[in-house]
Amino acid sequence: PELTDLPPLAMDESAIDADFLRYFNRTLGRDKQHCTDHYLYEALAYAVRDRLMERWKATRAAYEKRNARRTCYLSLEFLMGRALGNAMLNLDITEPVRQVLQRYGLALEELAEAEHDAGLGNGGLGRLAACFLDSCATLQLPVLGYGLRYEYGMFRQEIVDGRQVEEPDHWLRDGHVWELERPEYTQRVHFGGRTEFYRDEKGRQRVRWVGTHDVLAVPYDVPVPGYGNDSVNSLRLWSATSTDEFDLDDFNAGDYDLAVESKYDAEHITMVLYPNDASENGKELRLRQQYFLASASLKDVLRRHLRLNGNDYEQLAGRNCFQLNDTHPSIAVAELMRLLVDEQRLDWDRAWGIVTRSMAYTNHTLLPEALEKWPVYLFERLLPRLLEIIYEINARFLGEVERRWPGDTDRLRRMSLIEEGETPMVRMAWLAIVGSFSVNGVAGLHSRLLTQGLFRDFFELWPEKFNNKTNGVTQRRWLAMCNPRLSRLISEHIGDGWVTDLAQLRQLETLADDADFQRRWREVKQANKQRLAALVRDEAGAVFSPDALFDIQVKRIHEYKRQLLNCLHVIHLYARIKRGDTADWTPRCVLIGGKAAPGYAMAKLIIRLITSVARLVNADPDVGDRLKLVFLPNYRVSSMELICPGADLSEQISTAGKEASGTGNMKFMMNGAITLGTYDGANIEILEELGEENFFRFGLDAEAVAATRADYRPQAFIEADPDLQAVMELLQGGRFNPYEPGLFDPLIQALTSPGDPWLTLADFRAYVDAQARAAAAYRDPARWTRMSILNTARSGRFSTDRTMQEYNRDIWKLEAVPPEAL
Ligand code: DL6
Repeated sequence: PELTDLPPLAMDESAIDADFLRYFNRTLGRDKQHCTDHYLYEALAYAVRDRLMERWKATRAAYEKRNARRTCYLSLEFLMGRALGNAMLNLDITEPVRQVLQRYGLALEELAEAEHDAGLGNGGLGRLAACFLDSCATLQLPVLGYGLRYEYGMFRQEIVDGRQVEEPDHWLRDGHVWELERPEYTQRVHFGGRTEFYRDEKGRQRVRWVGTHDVLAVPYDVPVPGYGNDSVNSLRLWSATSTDEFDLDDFNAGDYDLAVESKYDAEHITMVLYPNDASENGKELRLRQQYFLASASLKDVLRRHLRLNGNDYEQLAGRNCFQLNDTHPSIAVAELMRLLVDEQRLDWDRAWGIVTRSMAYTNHTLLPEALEKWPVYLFERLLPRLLEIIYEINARFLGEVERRWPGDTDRLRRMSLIEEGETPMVRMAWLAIVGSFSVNGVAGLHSRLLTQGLFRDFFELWPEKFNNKTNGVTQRRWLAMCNPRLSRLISEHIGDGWVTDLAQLRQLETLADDADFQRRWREVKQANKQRLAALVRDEAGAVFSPDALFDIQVKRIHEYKRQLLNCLHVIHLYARIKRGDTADWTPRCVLIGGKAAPGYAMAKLIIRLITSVARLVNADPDVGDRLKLVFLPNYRVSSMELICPGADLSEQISTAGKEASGTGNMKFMMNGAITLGTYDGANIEILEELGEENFFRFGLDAEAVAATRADYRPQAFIEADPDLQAVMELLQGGRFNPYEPGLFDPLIQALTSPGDPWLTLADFRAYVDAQARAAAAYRDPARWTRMSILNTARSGRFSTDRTMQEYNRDIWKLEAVPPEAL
């Protein structure tokens, strides 16, 4: 018999039941006294995982047999959230599992809560990577995610006395059912040391990197199931460990601290995710993480390439594409050169040809502070050979610039990979552009602004490299799984083809004015609002009435995203209530959630303002049910799964030209919330799909922002607007900080400064007016419901299935490969 000969597992209730019991009793060894949700969850997760496992192997076998061209998606972040619900949905076993659990008086939703979110990302960029993986598996594209297995994910946010407090997220504490350690694929990654010349056996001068401190990269694979197609792709996460458990000499000499020092040093690399979404850190450990990911992943690819193709390097670029998720992994450009030139001994030009035919780079932000630069001295110490390679790439590249624009020294200075100055820096975005054959932004406006601004010099040199790929989200998690009620209603009317072809939602348009359908649509929304109100009660201790307009802004806290503008509007509503201006009032529950980077003082102060305003407003008997404001602690993937189905109004109010795309906007739209937003990022494309009548648009557009900034006088906006005056008076009069005078002065100062880059006060009037339009529309249920239905119906373009098809068509050029038969 063959070792691997096993009949496929049955997917029915009794087979799942038997496995569930076996795992609970035998593998985990539990009994009635140890029947916690956690163990029950684990037993169930193993039973589900088994069913993924056989499909995973069949998928790998098919890729291998075809020697299929692959894309490696290199990302420092994969914000996966929970896996169980998604796996059951994609395997189509949610109902049988629910039935099995019911036999024992257990509720699926309660067990699912026992799973820790895999919070290995900060926000949009990391969650996008997770949605991409889901869509690629569903499209049966051979795409492999490469990331880091952080021991601690994104911090857990608590709100104590109105302030953000960060708690460590030890998400692996109870083990991680979904991962499979693959020690046989361990790689060695070098740091430090020095370089030296030597002659190879043919007498050619070569460079080697010696005296390095090495760290081992151990891969853990996580399955990524496709929807209903038996495909299971992989996410490979590297964990850092020491080359030696400990130094025996030191140990024997009694110096136990020293004996384990190198072990700790090594393991630090993947200890914790950096919690900054939009600012470069300049921290040595971060550069170590980046290089660790790039080197381990590329070595892993070369290992496989050698096994399947021998040392035929011509095929390397034909068989592999590397998509760099922002500049974070862009050191891969230099590392692949090092591996090919130093280790595989290719000549420079040939190696460079391979690199520039296989690397592609996605930019995710226009914010200058998010553009990574690393001090040259740090590179010199940590990655001396990589620095030499970057210098060589730069010298050849600047030669090309010089030939194209002779004598244009200013251009040379701007485009150099090395920024001169007191502390010379390596410009990682420039390295990524020079080394890639494709450079893309993540929404139409963003891609246009990149080529006109930040990347203009490069666009002039290589216009053909630049393209746009508007983001999306996966409708499996963000509609089918998180909103079962709406999914059922939709499928009842148009079938379930939308789960893999979201454009089919358009068929709902004909039902937008159907009174019966509208009634059922409202019933679903009402039930989802109750679910959300329960979350708000449990996690924030506040009461939301599902009859009110649920007005929601959840995302990272950042000045450019303008949670402050939202807060000013709440203060404005409060002022109106206090002066009795409440005719035709629409009761409103405002929910704001999101994490502030721990070192970002302004963002933390914004949270304090929101919680302070909330305390006053929610306790004021004059306000009653007219207005509620809540800051929801610890916003994360699993809370968004309850938030977006229950939202009425989606706040997407960034200063135009600053939000690269946004993806929360798409999740809300898909679930029938109506956007109140600026003309920014993917809002623009959402608006294109919907038409102005189904979107509350307000504020300056990107061009007007630039023009206003040239001569911005916030005081003039205050003087011209009594409502804004009233708001500023409350704020400046210390109404929200009676016991801490001056607390919010930095915010007031920022808002009223002519240098305020976010132009919050310039958009205040338009924002308040748009909010009034939204409130009026909400009072007309037939109109509102029509808008809501149309939002879902027209969300088809914002599926990552479409995004991935475009990446594949224009950049990756992969063939879909179905798995081997089970
Ligand atoms: O592309 C995914 C996501 C976009 O939707 C957001 O608009 C953008 O802010 C985010 N970018 C980042 C990178 N750092 N910053 N800023 O998270 O990417």
